[in-house]
Amino acid sequence: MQQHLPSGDTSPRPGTARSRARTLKGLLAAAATAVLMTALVPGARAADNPYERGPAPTVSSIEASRGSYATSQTTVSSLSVSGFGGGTLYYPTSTADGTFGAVVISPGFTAYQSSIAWLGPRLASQGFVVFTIDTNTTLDQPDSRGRQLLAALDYLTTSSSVRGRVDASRLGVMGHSMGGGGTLEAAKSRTSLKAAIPLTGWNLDTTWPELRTPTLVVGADGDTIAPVATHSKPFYGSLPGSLDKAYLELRGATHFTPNTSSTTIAKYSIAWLKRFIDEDTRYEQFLCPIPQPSLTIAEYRGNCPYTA
Ligand code: 9J3
Ligand code: ZN
Repeated sequence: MQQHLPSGDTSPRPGTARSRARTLKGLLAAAATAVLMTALVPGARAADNPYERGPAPTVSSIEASRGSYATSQTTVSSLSVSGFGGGTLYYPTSTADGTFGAVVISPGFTAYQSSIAWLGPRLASQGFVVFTIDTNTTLDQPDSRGRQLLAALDYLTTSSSVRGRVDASRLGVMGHSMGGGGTLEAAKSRTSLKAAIPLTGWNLDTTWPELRTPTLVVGADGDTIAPVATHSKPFYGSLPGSLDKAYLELRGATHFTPNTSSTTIAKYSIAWLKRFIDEDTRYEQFLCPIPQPSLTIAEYRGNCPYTA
C-alpha cells in the first residue's frame, strides 16, 4: 500500500518478489521442520530470515542507549592500513550468534572519529560490526571520503581481526557532513551496498540517481553549513523513485547534532540498518507508516512499503 500522507511520496513502485522462491515441497518441509522445532524447543521461534539477530524490537529497544549485545572494541592503527586513516572496531563480544552485517562510518571535514564515536557501541550493541574511521587527512573531500569508506570496508572484511565475525555480503556506509557526502559517493561506486545513511551530508554533487542502495537521508532543520534546501533535500529528491529511501529532518537540530548521541538519529538508523542489512522486516514498523512530525522530527518522507 502506498502512503498518502502529506510528506510521503506517492509514486507507484514496481512489484515486489520474495528474495527466495520456494517450491511447494520445500515449503512443506520447512513448515514441518518449524512445527517440530517449536514443539520440541521451548521458546524457539521459526525464524525464516537467516540474517535476523537479536530479540523482537520495540520502540524502547531501539531508543535505548544500548541494545541487547555486550560489545568490545579494538583500535586499528593508521600505520597498519592503507586507503584510509585507521579507526575503531566495535562488535558484539559473543560469537554465539554467527556473523553480523557491518557498517563503516566517516567523520566530517576537519573532524576525527571521536566526532562520531557514540554510534559505535550504540549500533554494535544492536547486532552489527561497526567501524568508525579517521580519514587520511581531515581536509579530504567527499569523493575521497567515499573511496576511504570502501577501503575500510575491504580492510574490515578481508584483513581485520574481526573479519570472521562479518558477513561480507551485507555491508553499509554512514558518515557526517562531508562523510555523509562520501557515503553517497561510496554507494554510487558500489551498488552492492545494502544501506547508506548520510547524516547532515555535504556534497557539491546534489544529484544521486545512480544509487541502488536503500538510503536514509538525515538532515537538520537549523543546519547553516549543509542547509537541507541545498543538500539533504536535493539528495533525497534525486534518488530513484523506485529505490527504498527515506528523508528524516531533525527538529531543533544543527549541522553538528550528529556529533553527540541523538536518540532520533539512533532510532531511525538502527531501524534502517536492520531493515536493509539484515532484511529484518520486524523493523519496518518503525519506518512505515511514515513517521509524523513531532518534537524531534521536523519532516519525514519515504516510499513505504519497502521492497528490498
Ligand atoms: O564536513 C563538513 O562539516 C562539511 C561542511 C564544511 O565545512 O564545508 C565547507 C567547505
Ligand atoms: Zn550526481
